[in-house]
Amino acid sequence: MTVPHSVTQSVLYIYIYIYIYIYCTWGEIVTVGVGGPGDGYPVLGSVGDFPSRLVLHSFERETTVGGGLGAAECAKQKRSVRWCAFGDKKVEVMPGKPKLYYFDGRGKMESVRWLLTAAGVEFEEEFLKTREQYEKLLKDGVLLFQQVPMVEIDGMKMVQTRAILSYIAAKYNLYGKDLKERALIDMYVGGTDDLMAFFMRFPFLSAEEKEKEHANIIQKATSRYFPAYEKILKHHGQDFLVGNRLSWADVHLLEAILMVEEKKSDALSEFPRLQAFKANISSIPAIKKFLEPGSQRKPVSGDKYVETVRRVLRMY
Ligand SMILES: N[C@@H](CCC(=O)N[C@@H](CS)C(=O)NCC(=O)O)C(=O)O
Repeated sequence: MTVPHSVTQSVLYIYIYIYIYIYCTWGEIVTVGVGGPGDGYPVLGSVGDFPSRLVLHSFERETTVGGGLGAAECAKQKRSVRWCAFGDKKVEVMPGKPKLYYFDGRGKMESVRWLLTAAGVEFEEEFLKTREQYEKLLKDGVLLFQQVPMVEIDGMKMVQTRAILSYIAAKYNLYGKDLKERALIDMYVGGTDDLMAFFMRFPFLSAEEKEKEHANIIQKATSRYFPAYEKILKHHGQDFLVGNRLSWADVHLLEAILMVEEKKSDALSEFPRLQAFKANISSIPAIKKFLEPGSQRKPVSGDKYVETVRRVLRMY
């Protein structure tokens, strides 16, 4: 616990105090950790009890902090609360889970489900089933470009799949250790995205178009994309695509490999390093669990998914 000893120190603390008060009033912060242990401690406690270092540190990184309350009370608030300050101790509390707004199917949200899972983050979902649900989101002004996916995370309502994924990757340390690693991850994710784009369109094609596209997907996967990733893995001889540790690029590639295998089960037969890669990434506990039945992973999109998307988005 920090106690001011001099007039200068007291003035400094009062200044910080006023700053926080203004910040709380204007910003998103609703509660600031200032007190000692126990529920019912004043939200803005006495200056002498104020763990300024901790609070100021958090200001640089968080929009909402909890404190001045017991841990149980903080947890009850569930408002993007990251930690509570008790004297000079910082207690982590459960942050609100990200909430995903999309259809009950893969589409553009599936990669977000994969990445959150790989990061070990639990999430909630609201599935759009009716036009009214979608119109409510539009009316509430939460879909910046009138499109889903939308993800509520850390007090933001994020749209644009790529931005959502980059944020999660950066936040959970799945985005490389420096700019060069990040550039590689972006490149590899970009390639995988191009391959996945074929799968996004696929459910919406006619039976005749599907037949042609099926052959095209296998051809593109096995003659353009898989050889590229096989080469990368062979070149550095490591288990992961970038930096010898798990990144967004690995998670994304595994998702794509499994999609291709759903169309052609022996699609990896010519790619020994990708086979080992698949086994390795699939055995990461969180991912292994995600691949088991009953997880939040979505099945191959069928007619029901297509019909819902068309109805909700009025795609006729
Ligand atoms: N660039 C956006 C595209 C999102 C998008 O096309 N979403 C579709 C559903 S998968 C949508 O909401 N369409 C409604 C519309 O464009 O009016 C992203 O990647 O998130």
